Amino acid sequence: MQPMDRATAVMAGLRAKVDTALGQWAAAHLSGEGVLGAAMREALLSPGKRVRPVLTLLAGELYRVDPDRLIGLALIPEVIHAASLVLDDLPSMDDAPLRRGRPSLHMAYGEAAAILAAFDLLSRAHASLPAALERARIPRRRLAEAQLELDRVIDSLCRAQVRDLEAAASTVEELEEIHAGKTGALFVLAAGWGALAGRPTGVERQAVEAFARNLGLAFQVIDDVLDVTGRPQRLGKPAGKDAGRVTFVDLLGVAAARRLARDLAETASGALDLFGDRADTLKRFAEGVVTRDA
Ligand code: GRG
Repeated sequence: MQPMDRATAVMAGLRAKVDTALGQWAAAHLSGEGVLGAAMREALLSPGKRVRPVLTLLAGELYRVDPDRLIGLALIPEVIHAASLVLDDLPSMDDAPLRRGRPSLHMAYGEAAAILAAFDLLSRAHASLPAALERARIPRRRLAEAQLELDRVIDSLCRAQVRDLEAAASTVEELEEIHAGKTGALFVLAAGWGALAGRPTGVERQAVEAFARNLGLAFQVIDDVLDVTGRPQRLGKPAGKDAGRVTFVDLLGVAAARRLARDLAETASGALDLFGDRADTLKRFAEGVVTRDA
């Protein structure tokens, strides 16, 4: 196989692994009957791209860590992400009728169930951390630190969301800061945990985090571009959904926003140079983030 083909096959395989594991996680942790269980399962299992868990598994691949070891840990940022989407769609925030091509959670289950489902997902993500670390063979003494990282990311999401809703950014730097606190923070957590299982040096951990921070921003910039140029059927939501907030396209226009995303993805990949060819698939993944059309 050519290197490009191998990378594509690896990513597709990991995504399938994530989908299977998410189904198993939901069966184990969200099996309650009634509206709350159904709403949580819908929030988590509706068809997302699974970018964050694949990122964890690929960061583990830098150290040849078996994805089976990492899969429990990989799901946790995805559960947080799913909860954040539910909250983001609420009438008091984005007021979005559609998510992933389906009615958003509050449209399908009502606002109260949607809010409660998001809270419960957060709590269950937290509760599954000890077992996930054990499966990853990460020493138990790391648990308190990982819990703190998880709490900090949730705090960061909340703070940055407030600024986003206030449309507080008037420069690209301010907008980057807001999205570094949202998309960037979850990408950093996801990639950082993947690398953790490989016992990285301090420099390596910083490199992986720099990669993820820049890639998260690139992902968000392209999200803004697709909001204007994307086809609603591919996006699973109406175009122009983010109207009312300041976007990278508002500040830069489409062409310059695309250039910014490419630059960020290149900076991201450059941060991984110290890993040599072990980072090939992760770099290919970064390329895919900026060339995506959904
Ligand atoms: C308490 C968890 C929590 C959050 C409160 C609501 C909120 C604060 C933050 C919103 C964060 C948010 C939804 C950011 C948008 C990030 C983004 C790029 C979403 C789209 O991600 P994709 O494209 O979605 O990966 P899929 O559907 O593919 O999973």
